[in-house]
Amino acid sequence: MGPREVLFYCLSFLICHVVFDVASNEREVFCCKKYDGCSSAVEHLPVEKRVGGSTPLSRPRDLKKEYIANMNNKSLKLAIQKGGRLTDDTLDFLRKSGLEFESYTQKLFASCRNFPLEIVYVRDDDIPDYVASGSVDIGILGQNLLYEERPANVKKLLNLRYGFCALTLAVPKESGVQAIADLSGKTIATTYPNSTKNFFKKNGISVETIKINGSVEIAPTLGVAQAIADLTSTGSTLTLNDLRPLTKIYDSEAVLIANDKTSSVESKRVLLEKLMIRFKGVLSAQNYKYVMMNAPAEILPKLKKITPGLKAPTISPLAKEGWLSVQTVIKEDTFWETIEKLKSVGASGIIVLPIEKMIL
Ligand code: PRT
Ligand code: ZN
Repeated sequence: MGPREVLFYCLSFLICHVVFDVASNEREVFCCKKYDGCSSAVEHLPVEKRVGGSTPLSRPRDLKKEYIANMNNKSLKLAIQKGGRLTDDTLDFLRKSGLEFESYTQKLFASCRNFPLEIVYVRDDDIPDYVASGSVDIGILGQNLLYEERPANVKKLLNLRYGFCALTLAVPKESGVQAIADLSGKTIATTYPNSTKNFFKKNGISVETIKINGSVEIAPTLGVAQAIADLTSTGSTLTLNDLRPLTKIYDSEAVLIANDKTSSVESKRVLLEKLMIRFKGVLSAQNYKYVMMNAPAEILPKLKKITPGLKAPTISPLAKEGWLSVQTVIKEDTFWETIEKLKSVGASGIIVLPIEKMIL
């Protein structure tokens, strides 16, 4: 480890571990950035009191895990991110699935009023461990964390179609690096060292990785790395930092994961199946639009070809002789092409409606 890395680790350590000695109420606060050896699941919870200044810092008990273990075991337990990029979309998704619960603000847990589900609000980095250890049954997190942590006993159940991003390899704009092979022997700064190492290994290129939590994009300017691998969505952070994307390591989105053993407990399996029907109903509805149109009877065969619907379109006669009303669903991703085709064969008065839920 060179002097620059040592400086970096020291800074990370200082930023990461803020220890308050507040008179009679000693309290340890862990930042929201993961640091090796940190048990951040207890952020903002008081730790066991230290007696005297010379007592070594004891590892805090995972109070949250202990509390979860004592929760209603007949309910399904779901871990979601508290106060991060995925939080609003996750809450929105759960509410669209018909679940009623308290807002996460200032809360660590919430019970659903209309479904046996306990929601646990945690840092996203802790979700793989919570699910893998069986502290919770299911979790919602970015697939990037799954790829990075590869937790045992965990399986992906659903892609949730939000939280889209990509782990992107980028280099300084003026760098001479044009292809990934040009990075051979160079240092890559990243919060995702496993993903990055795997990528280069698969491509048969030998690189060094340095793990940085937060502000990865400044690593080349500081001179600690020649390239970075970081999550991007709009790409504006790269541009602002004079970096240019070289290639994508993988795409990611929010996913629902479960502990392998959840389905082996009959009561939990039943609850999970019910929850999955709700989740899939919301996801299917997002993928389709409901369309109503008027059409002369003779174009019906063409309409059926363009919009086969889920099984077949619903057709009813209009008051006007020789005209029909046709109702069907069309896929969101081919929406405009389909509408253009419908118009070109003679459909008119096309009305498009969103679908709230769709149970297939
Ligand atoms: O506090 P906690 O540990 O829970 O949260 P966190 O700070 O570790 O994660 P958070 O809330 O930033 O991200 C949670 C998840 O959101 C990630 O694991 C991804 O699955 C997903 N996600 C989607 C993103 C982004 N988009 C994203 N753009 N996560 C991070 N970014 C960051 C990226 O690191 C970079 O700093 O946004 C910046 C780049 O954005 P653009 O738009 O400029 O390209
Ligand atoms: Zn995190």
